[in-house]
Amino acid sequence: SGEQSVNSAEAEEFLDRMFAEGAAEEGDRFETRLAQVRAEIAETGTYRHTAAELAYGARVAWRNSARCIGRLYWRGLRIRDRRRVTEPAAIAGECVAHLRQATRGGRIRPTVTVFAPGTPDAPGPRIHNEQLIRYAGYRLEDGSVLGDPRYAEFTERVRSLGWRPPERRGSFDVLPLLVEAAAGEPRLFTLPPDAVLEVPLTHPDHRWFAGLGLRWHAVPVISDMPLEIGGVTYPAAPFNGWYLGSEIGARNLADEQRYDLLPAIAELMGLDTASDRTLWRDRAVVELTLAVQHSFDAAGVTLADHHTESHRFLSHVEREERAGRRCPADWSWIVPPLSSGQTAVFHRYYDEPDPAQRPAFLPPG
Ligand code: HEM
Ligand code: NRG
Repeated sequence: SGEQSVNSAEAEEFLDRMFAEGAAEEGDRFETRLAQVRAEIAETGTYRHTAAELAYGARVAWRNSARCIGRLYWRGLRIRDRRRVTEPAAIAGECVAHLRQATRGGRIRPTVTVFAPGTPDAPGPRIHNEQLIRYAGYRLEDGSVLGDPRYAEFTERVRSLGWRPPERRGSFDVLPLLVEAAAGEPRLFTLPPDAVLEVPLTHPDHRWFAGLGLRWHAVPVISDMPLEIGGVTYPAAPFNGWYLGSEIGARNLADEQRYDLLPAIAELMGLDTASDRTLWRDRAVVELTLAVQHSFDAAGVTLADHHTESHRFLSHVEREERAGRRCPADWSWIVPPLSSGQTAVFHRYYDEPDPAQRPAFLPPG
């Protein structure tokens, strides 16, 4: 279970880094704050971060995310401090507010909402969804899946808990939130449709593309990675940036285990799909990713492309080095899944990620 006592060495290391980086507030003294935190831990088994500590900790957790190509903007992360919110319905309501404030009609803002931490008395709340917005996957009698196969199991789970799919099931049905608070049963909450911005996909040159009826949600909000800062774990801390077009066009809609759309698109492009050597997959994945980019642009929704974001990432690495820090990165996650060799991030290696580095967004438990 998630009840948690804090090890004061971890608190000390965090405060030490924060003061060393000049991120503490004017006039605050390291020794004073450390003595306070130690006393609080001795008395209660844990301590409360100040607003400045929470903000710095969350931003550095992003900065430390070795798999993330979008880290140039780590200082700009908006923090929604909701540590007092512990009830499932209130948590779901704050997730909806997060979606609205982060989406802003398409002018996406990197944002994290931090809910209650685990304490010696009680585990913090948890959001069981991998992201706030995900599409259902329905297993059909013939063994195929309608929707996103990646969420077939989660879809069955929420159905067994009472979720009713729409009357006419489709490929892009938004799943409900599944929220669990200290010692309670997980509860289901439907997202209001007006909090979920989606983009219908069209292609700049191919009129037939719109007929496929494809769409994707505007904002990726990862909701199952605990945030750990200075020995304190926040099990529910959903965060978002914006999408890289290739995440949608070259993975979610393209992978054989996901929407597997390349054969249909290649056929419509008139390509010969009988042989791998015609490179029909390669030609189709570019057009699909181009359609994603074109559609987000047309809808006024922030979306990066893999070339631009690669250059930004290398600027980030350079900036970190100038600040005297290493910038660990996981090559296999940083390098985009299409035209890899044409992106700037492909042509070098990076400092090895350290799984013990903190603050961090941790793998889902
Ligand atoms: C992973 C891009 C913002 C934390 C990734 C990935 C991409 C990406 C492409 C790899 C995903 C995959 O291959 O499935 C971006 C872009 C952002 C952004 C373009 C725009 C601002 C953020 C923010 C945070 C963050 C705001 C946290 C505050 C992470 C983490 C991962 C990740 C923890 C690894 C996820 C995992 O292990 O599954 N990001 N990101 N990113 N990003 Fe970012
Ligand atoms: N590939 C996943 C999202 C992973 C994180 N990507 C971001 N994160 N862009 C998908 O849904 O396709 N972010 O915080 O912006």
